Amino acid sequence: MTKTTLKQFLQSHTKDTSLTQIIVSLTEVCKEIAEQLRTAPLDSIHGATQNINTSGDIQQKLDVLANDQIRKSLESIQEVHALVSEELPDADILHEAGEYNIYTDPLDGSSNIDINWTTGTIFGIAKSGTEYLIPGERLDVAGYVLYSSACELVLTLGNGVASFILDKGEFLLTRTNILIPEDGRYYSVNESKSADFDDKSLALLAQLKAEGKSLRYSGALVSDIHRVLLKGGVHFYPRTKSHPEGKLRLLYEINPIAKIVEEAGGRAYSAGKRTLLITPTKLHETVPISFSKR
Ligand code: AFP
Repeated sequence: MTKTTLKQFLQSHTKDTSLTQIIVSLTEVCKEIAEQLRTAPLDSIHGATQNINTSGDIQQKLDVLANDQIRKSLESIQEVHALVSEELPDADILHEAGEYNIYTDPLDGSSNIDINWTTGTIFGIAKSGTEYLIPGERLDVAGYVLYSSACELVLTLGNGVASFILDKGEFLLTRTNILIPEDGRYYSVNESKSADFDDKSLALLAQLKAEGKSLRYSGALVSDIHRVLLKGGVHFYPRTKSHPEGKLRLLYEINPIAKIVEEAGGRAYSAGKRTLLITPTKLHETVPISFSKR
């Protein structure tokens, strides 16, 4: 049976041609990134640059490359207003008159790049004009691409979650209406930092262990959340001493994932508050986060 392509899926799921064009452009770049990751060890594009981004992370060569590719792909789309990226200090205005803002972590899981392990691209799209500091509930589209043994796109247009596998240059629809399973065998957190967790996070950790859950942690949000999406369980990154406001970035890292998690029937909470309701006060704001079904 012939499978539905991403473009066919978009044709039947949105009438907004600008949005379709932006999604297609972003996913075309993800195909390029997937190919780059496949051959990076041969092409000497592994390794770090001399630069440190606004969040204090050393930029990897592929972080910078992925960011530049995304920017370039959006340049020709007049409807795009600005790009807000983990790799850029400020919102990068592409077209003053454009209305769509793109929020992205171009290559999530940088510490996994050099070891040929799982990484991802996260993106959110909002028709918010000159307003960049918006709560996640205003995202029109959220998605991520997981670069692993298969390259998989997970997407929501605000009406359920679908996923697509890259095959011979096309993203092909493989799952629709993804719902997080009620229960899961795993929990996912950087437990090496537990001595710095607050009492609430320690209690959660103790409860998960008492329930007999096993630990899985990859160090790339995209792959850890993909497990939650398909297998249930919990992923959390709480406050720690070194990151008192949490480590993960709200606008371009957490919000798109939170939107997907909620669309898949799950919960995304930050310090007792529904994450998608938080209005950020700065571009690279971080918050503590927990993703789960219940
Ligand atoms: P980047 O590779 O984009 O900087 O993101 C990595 C990350 O933000 C997220 O993907 C991981 O869940 C988290 O950091 C891992 O952090 P720790 O190394 O502190 O566990």
